[in-house]
Amino acid sequence: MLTRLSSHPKLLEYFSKVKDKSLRDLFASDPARGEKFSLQFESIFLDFSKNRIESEGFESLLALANEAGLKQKIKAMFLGTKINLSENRAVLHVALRNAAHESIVLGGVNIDEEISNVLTRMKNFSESLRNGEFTGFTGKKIKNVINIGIGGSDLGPVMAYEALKFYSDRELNIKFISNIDGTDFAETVRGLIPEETLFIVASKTFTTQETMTNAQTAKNWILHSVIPAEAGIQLTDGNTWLPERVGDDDKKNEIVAKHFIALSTNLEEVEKFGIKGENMFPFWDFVGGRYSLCSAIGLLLMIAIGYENFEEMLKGFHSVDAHFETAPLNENLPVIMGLISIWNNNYFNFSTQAIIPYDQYLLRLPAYLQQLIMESNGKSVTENGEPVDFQTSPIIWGEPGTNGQHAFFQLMHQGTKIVPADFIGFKETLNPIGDHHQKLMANYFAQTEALAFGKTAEELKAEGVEEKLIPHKVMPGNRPTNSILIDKLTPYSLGQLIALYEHSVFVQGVIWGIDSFDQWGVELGKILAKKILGEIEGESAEMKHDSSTNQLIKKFLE
Ligand code: G6Q
Repeated sequence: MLTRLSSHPKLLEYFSKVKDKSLRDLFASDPARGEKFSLQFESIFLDFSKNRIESEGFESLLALANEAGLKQKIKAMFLGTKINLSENRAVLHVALRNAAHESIVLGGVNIDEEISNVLTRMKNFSESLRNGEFTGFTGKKIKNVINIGIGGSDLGPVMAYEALKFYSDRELNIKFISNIDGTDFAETVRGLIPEETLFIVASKTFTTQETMTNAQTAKNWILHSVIPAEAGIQLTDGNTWLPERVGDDDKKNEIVAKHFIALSTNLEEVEKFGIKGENMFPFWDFVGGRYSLCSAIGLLLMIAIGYENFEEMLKGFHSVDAHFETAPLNENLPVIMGLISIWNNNYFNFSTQAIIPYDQYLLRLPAYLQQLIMESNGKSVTENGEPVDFQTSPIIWGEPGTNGQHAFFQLMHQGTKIVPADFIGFKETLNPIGDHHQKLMANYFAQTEALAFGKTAEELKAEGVEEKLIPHKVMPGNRPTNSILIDKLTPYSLGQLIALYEHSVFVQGVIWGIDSFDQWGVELGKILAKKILGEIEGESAEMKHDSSTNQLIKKFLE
């Protein structure tokens, strides 16, 4: 782990030399800095020169990665070694987009074959839904497709659907329900016709409280519509009909079969819910929730953008996977992104990192990366259970530019906290209207320049700024940023962008020696909520919490 690596003291020593140099100094002393600290991979350009590091420090970071055995760890992941130690699992999301179809055999099973079989089923299903062959129970065309899932079974599909909306079939009404708050369900189905609605229940475990509650409500909503009457099922008491009073189970199952699809690893629970195996698209326990977009969890995305576009996205992911696996560390984009993050986090002690996409289609990217990075690397012990004595995951947050500029950028420019930020922009816009794109990108460039170089009191004075305003107008600069500039937002480049971040998370996890693929931290709250639910619903009599929790529950029940 980080502090036991011999490159660590070297980095500390280098840090003590560079910490007082500003980005102005660094650019002044090395005019070619921009070209030196940037890289192109296919249509992605990464400029990391606006970070406070020089060749000496960069070399030491690479040495740190070598010492941590990064190359071997990458190999182990791609070979299907059980690198998720606390869950005793392989980590093979890369196999989901293994476009070359090199055979990966895991526990005697050729998983490439299984993966491509599921992809073919997804292709057939999405095509039959898009062309109207697959209809609802009453024969009506499906117009609304709603993903019910949460966390990893929601954020990837939502983020990617929003990102690739330009490529989607606009005839389809694509929606997502994730929150257990009934408002999410009520507002999402508002105005929709059940006969024209398909629910995709996305849950790896098929036991998640939020998803199963929403799925059950969806089932009631479908079975409480005109469809049962069409099926010849008598509703017992008109408006106050309760689903359990519907007599004919076979008919109910037929309805469910035409309005529910499951994406899961748990066939038993799927069948218990009433969805037949043939309506389930499986995936595997070597695919973590937050890494599952390329698995069956991407079905709604495939329905929205079509198989060819989905396949393009997989190819984009694969191109970065192959780059990560084979490129030398000093030319490896995800490695560099991971190391720069370590540099800002563990040496400068900058505790957050902002993600600022200059593209409205990427509005959910910060939320997606929040889970990817913070759930993966928000750990306090190493993979062997020893407490760490350094910082792990930064806090990830952000909003699309230029909106963020008119909100929190004040703090980024002049606040007491320094926020390293990733600026993501595209050369070409998908919606060329007047000079919107030129203006958007002018802001993209201006912000990183202002963050890096700021404005001094002398400069303000020379501009004739009133003396008393000078302290307010000084922009300290010296704020680190990465600029990621991509040709165009396409399914392919989106796949590449996500894979860059996935692997950068891996790089950081390896250097810290933590398990980036488990998430035990979310368990306790779930257990307590179950217990409290019993109390709220009056099943368990006594409340034995602390005085604050007891009081709050009592107030709620009053
Ligand atoms: C992701 C996490 C978590 C998970 C959700 C939903 O890596 O494990 O966000 O995706 O809790 O779980 P299910 O898919 O099992 O419903």
